[in-house]
Amino acid sequence: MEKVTYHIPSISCHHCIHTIKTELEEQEGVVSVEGDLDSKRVVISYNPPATPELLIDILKEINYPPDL
Ligand SMILES: [Cu+2]
Repeated sequence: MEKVTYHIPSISCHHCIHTIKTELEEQEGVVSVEGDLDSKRVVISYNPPATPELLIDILKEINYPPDL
């Protein structure tokens, strides 16, 4: 299992984290999504076929682009 952490500046409340979690968990291979409101960071654990590129694409699509 792989793990990535992204800083997402547009996170502003718990609803944002909930949305991100729901959308990412629809991607096959995503195991867990943990968000922290104070640091605006999201930790994603995943297996193939999920890839960082796919995760970033999803985040951009839902208007939560990560700081890269
Ligand atoms: Cu919000």
